[in-house]
Amino acid sequence: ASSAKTAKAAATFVKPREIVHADAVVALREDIRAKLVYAIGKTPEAARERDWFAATALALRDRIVDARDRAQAGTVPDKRVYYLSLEFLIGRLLSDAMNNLGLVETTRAALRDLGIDLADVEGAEPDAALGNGGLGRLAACFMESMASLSIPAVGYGIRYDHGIFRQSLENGWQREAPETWLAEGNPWEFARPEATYTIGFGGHVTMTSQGDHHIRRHWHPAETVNAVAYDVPIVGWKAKHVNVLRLWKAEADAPVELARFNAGDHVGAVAGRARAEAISRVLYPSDSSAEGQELRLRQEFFFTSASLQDLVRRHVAERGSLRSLPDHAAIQLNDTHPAIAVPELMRILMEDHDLPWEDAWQITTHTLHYTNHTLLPEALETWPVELMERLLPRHMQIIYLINWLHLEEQSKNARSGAFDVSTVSLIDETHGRRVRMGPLAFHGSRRVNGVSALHSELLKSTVFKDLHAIEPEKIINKTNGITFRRWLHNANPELTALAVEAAGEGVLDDPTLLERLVPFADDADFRKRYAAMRKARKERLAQVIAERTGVTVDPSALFDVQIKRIHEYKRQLLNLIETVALYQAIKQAPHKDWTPRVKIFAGKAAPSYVQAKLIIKLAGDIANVVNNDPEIGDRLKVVFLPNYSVSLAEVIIPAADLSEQISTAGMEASGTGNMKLALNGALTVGTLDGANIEIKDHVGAENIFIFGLDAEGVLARVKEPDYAAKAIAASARLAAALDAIGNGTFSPDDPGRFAPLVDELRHGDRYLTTVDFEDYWRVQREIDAAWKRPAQWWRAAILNTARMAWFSSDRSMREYAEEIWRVKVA
Ligand code: T68
Repeated sequence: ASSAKTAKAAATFVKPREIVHADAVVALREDIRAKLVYAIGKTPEAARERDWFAATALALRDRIVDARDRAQAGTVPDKRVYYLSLEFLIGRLLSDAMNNLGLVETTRAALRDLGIDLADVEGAEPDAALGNGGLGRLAACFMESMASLSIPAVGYGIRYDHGIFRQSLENGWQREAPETWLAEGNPWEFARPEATYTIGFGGHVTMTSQGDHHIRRHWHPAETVNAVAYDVPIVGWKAKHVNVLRLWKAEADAPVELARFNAGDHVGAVAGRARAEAISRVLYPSDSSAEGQELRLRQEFFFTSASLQDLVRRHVAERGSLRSLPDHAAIQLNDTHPAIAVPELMRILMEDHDLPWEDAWQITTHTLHYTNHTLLPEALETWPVELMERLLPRHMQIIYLINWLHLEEQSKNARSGAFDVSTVSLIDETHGRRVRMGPLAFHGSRRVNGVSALHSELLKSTVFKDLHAIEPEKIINKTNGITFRRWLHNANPELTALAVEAAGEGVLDDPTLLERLVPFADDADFRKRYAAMRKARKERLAQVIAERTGVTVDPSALFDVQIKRIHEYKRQLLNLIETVALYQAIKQAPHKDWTPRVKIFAGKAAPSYVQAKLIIKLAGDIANVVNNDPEIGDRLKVVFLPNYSVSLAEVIIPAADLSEQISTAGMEASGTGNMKLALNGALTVGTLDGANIEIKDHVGAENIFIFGLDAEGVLARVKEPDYAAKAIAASARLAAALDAIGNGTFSPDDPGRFAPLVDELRHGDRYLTTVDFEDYWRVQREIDAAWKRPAQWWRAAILNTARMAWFSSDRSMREYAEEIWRVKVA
């Protein structure tokens, strides 16, 4: 911050927020050149864009290390946050690093001196896609915000060789290919082989008597795997603080079994290695159903155990006794994926540190905290007792004892007269015997949070109803947020420049200053420039659409965007049925004054999710018919952009006019894409679900399009017999659209292709797509009309941007820090 004043060199203003010093440009240029030559081993002439990227990242990483040493060298923070997550959906790090170091223009100039375009270098960075969707992206936003708020934190996860699969479309069908982000190394990370821990699996438990009534148990694993640390530094805004994301790689502890090797069995001698290393090989690609495979449980225990061993070792080194762990460490479990932390922390405290059960339980339940991300029954994790006993025999014993004490307490408890104790048991006896990881995490944690106001209330009344009755203070709400530095400042520099102009530079530090844009919503000139910003971003997106799908779209049409994982509850199908109904309506009255629309879809389907993959195919088949119908022209276009990713989201979001957030009410825990789109000024069409409700409260009911049943209405309607048949009978438009999809209008090559989708709607419709259709159609026509009143449209868009500050993940992280972790925020 003081460098601006002390600089000797002449400074020029490039953008309001960065002063470029000529000497800083020269220094960075020479550092990049040296990294290219000495760390990458290439001459500038031979270097490819990927090499320039690596050299640039290494030069910036040096500056992150310097910033860390300036800010934190040798200091022991009073309390650290440990964020345990099986997923971190980071995307690219270059623009984050440049922006937070205040070196965007400096880097641009340094590369320009070398004859290189920064945009090309940015494009050469592979996404770190170590996550499926919202849950993983939330973890990445939280890491950035914690660094920016100077909250001392370590993120712990797995260094997957292969992140979320690469999606391509083959004749409209999703095809998956492995993703290979590490193929050319990762210049951001530091390998830390000295931080290696042993992770056990299987084996048996022994008991030794330690005098009167005291029995010690000890686990003897049959198999061990090493967890090796790789650290990615995460620099906060203005480089005031640097945290680390520590990702574990699995390695065999004996890569070659010498006895077998020496006996001549050279192949058998390395067989164990593949089994050990499989643990960090690949991210499981399902985002909303629990994965029942043994390898998944191995992943969960592997990263949880390594992380706990690491933080316990750090605590002992800094503080001596583990009794003070809750004072100096707050552990956050991102969903139940690390819920095995409950028995594992107990085991470490008792076996490795000799603490009695009661003390270990006290420490565990004052250190752990748990975030729930879903109410969908198929996504709630349970593990067969038989598998747990085989893979983690000591943990299963500890879970039994935790459960026994818990149920004893409840049967003594007067309040429990009201319910059957089996409803709060950590073991489900109804589908074979299974450990229920949600109740385990709940019982072992000090606080449990939902991710939006509605979701947290539903936790209390549904999945955790009985546990909530026992401990009514445990569940609290922490509405999700997004980092504005990535999703506004980096992704949309044009809108950021407008915001800075209207609200002042302070808006970059404090998003609440976005409120100062409110009066500009009534300023015709400002509206014009806001619309021009959008138009430029739409032209860019139109180019990307043409390159990747071959479809030409008109940037002056309304860009209607639904981008997220493909899932029935998210109801891409509702949007597609409306698309068909609109197509049919245009065909019937082609000369009516239709509002031109481009419907843009993107998202991955879990590879085993048959219906979701069929929905992708339907989108493509509808697109083929609609886009090639000469009667339709630019009135309606449909595109499905392949391989949705964080970096593709950064291109789509600033170009969106309309944000589709149309899940069945009560099913989307929060949503965070809804926040990114509204912040960038897209108007939301949505149900009263998840954070949509809070977005409506902030932006104002007149600046959002709400439709459909609310969560209560959904609960009531599913009890009514034949609700789908009745809804279809009541809407000729819906019936006609379903008929067209079902009879092969969009799939003449295979007329029955979409029967599974249509039959499900007619006879089941678990997600009430048919029930909400008419109201969705109504609100979409209202949106058509609104688009024709540009002054009002852009006024509403500006008001969305102006009033979204509360959805900054800085606010979320401040709330967690104060109300869950009890750590100070500078
Ligand atoms: C999402 N969950 C919620 N899950 O669906 C979304 N699940 O409403 C919320 O905004 C977001 O979490 C952040 O809170 C997921 O993204 C998964 O990706 C997932 C992965 C593995 C297993 C289960």
